[in-house]
Amino acid sequence: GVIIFIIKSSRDTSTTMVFCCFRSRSDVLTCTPWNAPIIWEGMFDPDLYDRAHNEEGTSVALTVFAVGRYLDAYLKTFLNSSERYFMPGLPVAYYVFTDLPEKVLAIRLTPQRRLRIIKVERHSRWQDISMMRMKTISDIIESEIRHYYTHVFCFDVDQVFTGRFGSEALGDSVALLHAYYYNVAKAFYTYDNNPKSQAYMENGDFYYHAAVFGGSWKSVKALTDSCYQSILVDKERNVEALWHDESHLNKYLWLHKPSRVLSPEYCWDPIIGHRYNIRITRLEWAPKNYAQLRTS
Ligand code: 2GW
Ligand code: MN
Repeated sequence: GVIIFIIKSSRDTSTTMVFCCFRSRSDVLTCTPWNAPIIWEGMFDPDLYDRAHNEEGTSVALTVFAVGRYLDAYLKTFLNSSERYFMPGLPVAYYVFTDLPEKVLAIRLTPQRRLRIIKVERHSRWQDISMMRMKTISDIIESEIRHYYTHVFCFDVDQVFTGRFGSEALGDSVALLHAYYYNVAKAFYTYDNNPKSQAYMENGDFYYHAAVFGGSWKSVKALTDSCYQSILVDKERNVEALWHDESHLNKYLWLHKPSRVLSPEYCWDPIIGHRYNIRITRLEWAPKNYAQLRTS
């Protein structure tokens, strides 16, 4: 009961994308209307992907921000868990952005992995800490990542890897289905609803989560540039999108469809509880104490 598709897509920088579709996942949507795969457990052979990406010389830069209290609260568990589960077998560079570089504790890296710690300013508004990541990511791709790494993945820090998050997640432009919206009607999606904002949209395909996005360095550069430009226009007009960078990300991905979509296995909130179609969780939201984290 196994159907194997070999897809050679001109939009994907990597040469051959091997996509195995097991009949077992008739319970979920495995393909977008524009024919991008939606990745679920049971649909792929991890070894085939790893082999293909090794042969292609794929390498991955991961960006993560740990500013202010988020450093002590989350960074260590994030990095230790990513050492175990993120892109096993591929060269990985972590780009950690923090206002407190001296406080980043040494972690034991496995071979072929490196850690870069880069100092950033701490914006006084948390909305800006979150939104301005777009600018910082674009800058580091331009100055560094594009010379050394084929792909980039950008993560929130308040999460923990709990299962393989491997090369099956790589593609030219990769977006994640938000755990709270993957199985609800579009009417519930929380797109920006203010026509004055650049992020305003009435229709969309999915509600994507900004906690994880990625792709080839070129398409992540284009995405972060565009979102940052939209954020600047909004600032000039004194408006702020409903969910900040996430609203701009959703607008961008509506206009530029991702070539690969990750199921909520790739960023699950355990508070939701058991869902029959979530067979494995690969990354989980870490518990948040807003009272402690969000007061300055
Ligand atoms: C953020 C909000 C309130 C107080 C502090 C912060 C904060 C965020 C901070 O003090 N330091 C910091 O490094 N951050 C970084 O921004 C960190 O990497 C964090 O994971 C990221 C996004 O903030 P977070 O995780 O608190 O926001 P969520 O989990 O509500 O995220 C969704 O919505 C955000 C926009 O409101 C972003 O789009 C985010 O990507 C989404 O997952
Ligand atoms: Mn978060």
